[in-house]
Amino acid sequence: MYMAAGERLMNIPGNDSDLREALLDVNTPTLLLVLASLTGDDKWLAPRFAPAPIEAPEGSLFPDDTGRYSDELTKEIHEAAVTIIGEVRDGQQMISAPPRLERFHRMLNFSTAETVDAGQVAMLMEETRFVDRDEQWRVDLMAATNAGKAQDFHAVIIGAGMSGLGIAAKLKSAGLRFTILEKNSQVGGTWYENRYPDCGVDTPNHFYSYSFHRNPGWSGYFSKRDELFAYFDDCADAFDVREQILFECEVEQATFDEASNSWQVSYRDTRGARCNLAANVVISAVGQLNRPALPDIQGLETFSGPMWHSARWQDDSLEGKKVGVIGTGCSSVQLLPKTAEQAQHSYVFQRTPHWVAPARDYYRPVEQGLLWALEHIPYYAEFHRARMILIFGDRSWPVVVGDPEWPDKALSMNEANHGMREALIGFIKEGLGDKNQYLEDCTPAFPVWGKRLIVDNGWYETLAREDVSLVTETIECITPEGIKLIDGRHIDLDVLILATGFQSNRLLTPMEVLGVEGRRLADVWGDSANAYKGTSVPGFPNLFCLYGPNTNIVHGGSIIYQIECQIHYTMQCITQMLDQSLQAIDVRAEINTAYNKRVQSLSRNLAWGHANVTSWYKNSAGEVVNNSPFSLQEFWATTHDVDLNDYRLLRQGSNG
Ligand code: N01
Repeated sequence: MYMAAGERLMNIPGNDSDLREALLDVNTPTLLLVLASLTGDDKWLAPRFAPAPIEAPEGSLFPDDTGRYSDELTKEIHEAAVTIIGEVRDGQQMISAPPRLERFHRMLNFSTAETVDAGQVAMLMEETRFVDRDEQWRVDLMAATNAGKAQDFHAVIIGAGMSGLGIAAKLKSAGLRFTILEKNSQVGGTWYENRYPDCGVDTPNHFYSYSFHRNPGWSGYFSKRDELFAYFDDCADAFDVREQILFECEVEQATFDEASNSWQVSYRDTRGARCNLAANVVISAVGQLNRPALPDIQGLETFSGPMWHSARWQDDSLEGKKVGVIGTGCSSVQLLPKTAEQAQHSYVFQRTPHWVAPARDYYRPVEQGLLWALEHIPYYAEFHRARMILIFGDRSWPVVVGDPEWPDKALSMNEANHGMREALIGFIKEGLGDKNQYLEDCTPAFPVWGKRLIVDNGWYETLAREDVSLVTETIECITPEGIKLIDGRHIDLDVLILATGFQSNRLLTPMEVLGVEGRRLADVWGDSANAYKGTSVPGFPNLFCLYGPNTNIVHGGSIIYQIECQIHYTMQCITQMLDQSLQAIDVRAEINTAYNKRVQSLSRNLAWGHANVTSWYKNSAGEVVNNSPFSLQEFWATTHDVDLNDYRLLRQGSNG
């Protein structure tokens, strides 16, 4: 069962011994915050309960954040917890109100043994739902709808993946009319489409889920595709938005009509008929990684065996086959070990190596006691989420920022980044074992975090298998029988898998989006997509792009977090438009230009902007167009408040 935040279950099942058993799997610093919150008593934050600092043991994705208490003190805390939570369970103790900002800050400082930035604490107040961020727009929106100002409002959302479902939840809760057009026959977007072996997430799930619809039941810390798809599928019902989705309807064109300051959206329906929908607001929720990129290699179409892209997986048996895999990005790393287990021989065609991080806990199931605590102990899920965000979010930000004094700029960003490079090279050596002839080929010539650090699932061990070959020679062409390399060698293949990524620089294509004066978005952007706060594009009024340009994250964290920031921004825009009876808002070109100048200037000094990095984040001019140049905290602050002075306000007959 998924739990909407704010609905803490007060029915704590079981008895003291169930509780005692569950506590064996919970994190003690988090438990102390629970006790302080349940009782309202700061004695649980006293120095004698202070945890040891968080430390990251080598090879573990999960830092040691246990607090390293003595057995005696742990027992004392657990017994106190059994008493306090037991009293709550038995109705003998009322639960205190959630902490306010100042106390929450003290709590987080205490439980991390660090000084947490004040801005992070404000952000975490919302992520935990101790503060309901929707309050910022809800009251005004209700007033506007009650005054009849939203009667003619209609939004079209393009896509029913995680962005589309997220904003639909908010529009629904506000009672606004909307339609979702989805090209697939199901919701879930990327988690519907990608089904390759071992496909899963590389962000801890307790953070990779909507803040307003947590799931205490994730079976693993990094769940696999089926469980993720099930979560998003459940969201469509839990948010009560399934009826608003038109499945198998692919948008072809969206045109802004200046006379009415509204949009006409054309799409093909399930029967292939062309249909139109009028909308005041168009919300693009199409994602950045939904159009597979086929490699531009001569002869690709001549290959005579089965061939497919990683995002269009086919379940053909690979047993006894010679299998080629082109690409060494996240998809390839995830799918290779299972592919190699089946194939007679696997050939991995690598153009550039990626950094791969050790992760002994990658397949770790969530412990039974923790599952119980997340579902039944009041406040536990909130503090758990906050700590996950602290631990897996901006902690790695300093490692990605260039230090102007750092001498070794060709390969690293700063001293910490260099240290990580050394550690990861050690990890490559360890993984390759006797196949150390691959070491040089497996070592990237760009800084760590230049591309998203791939969470390891046995990559180097798989490359080290006798029946796996890493091919680094450039591909000359593809033939009906396999792949020809420029050194003249020919590698015979039965099956070819293209793990070659997505068309990410042409955001929103192949849709044709026509704005003011009929300007085509594809022409305005080319491969340099840019938007104000990743969301609004000058000349395209009332178009809001979720997961738009420069919003992707590399250094850690969940894309759902970024999307929620943008949803919050968009809901404020809609609220202010309705409240002020504006037909449309159009971000001012000079505001957008200044914002994006800053985006580019910041990006150049970050690991993924480094000159040695070639990636899907960069356009043909070498500019970073996909990634956010901000830490998670900064992106939250950037998108937190709408200022309509940044926009031209469009009303019938008086635009400007
Ligand atoms: O795609 P990619 P992906 N000849 O673009 C190579 C997310 N994701 O599907 O590096 C030869 O990263 C290309 O080579 P190079 C995640 O955000 C997340 O793997 O350009 N090779 C590269 O090696 C990720 O970043 C998860 O030199 C060619 C590979 O193909 C994003 O999706 C899992 C080539 C493409 O790598 C995309 O990942 C999966 C050519 N002509 C995906 N063209 C998790 O959460 C391309 N390549 C775990």
